[in-house]
Amino acid sequence: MSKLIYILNGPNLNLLGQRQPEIYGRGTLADVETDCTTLGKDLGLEIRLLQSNHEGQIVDWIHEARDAAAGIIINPAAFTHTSVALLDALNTFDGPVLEVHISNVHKRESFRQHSYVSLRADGVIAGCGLQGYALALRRMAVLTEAKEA
Ligand code: DHK
Repeated sequence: MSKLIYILNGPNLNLLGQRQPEIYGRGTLADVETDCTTLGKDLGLEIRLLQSNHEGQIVDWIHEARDAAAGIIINPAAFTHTSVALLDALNTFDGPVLEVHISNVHKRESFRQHSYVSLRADGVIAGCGLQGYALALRRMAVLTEAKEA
């Protein structure tokens, strides 16, 4: 049976493809979902991609993932830099956590260079565009396999 991986997305990522395409590209979150679903089939992973503009909703999904998911891939977007609540929620999750940023946050404003989520993440991918999600999924396949070995 496929392992379930949650792919959680924070604020404004519903506007991917329209919002600052010079930074975030022209692909949409629906494109990410399609690509990750296809790749997931090859990797033996089922994906559930979710997006919210509300911090508490993402906290609730992380709690849900505690029982439902083998791993979490998260692009917390702006909550990366502000949210102790997301860090605390991720610290209640036992499986692997991978943090994705579409842009290279280290090349941008200084406030984007601190991540609360990185204090929990097992790996971070930044600056690889939307491909970052697929890269994270490949890494997740290794990490969730290793857990069972
Ligand atoms: C997305 C956002 O919306 C920003 O707030 C982050 C992140 C960077 C990204 O690159 O995916 O600072």
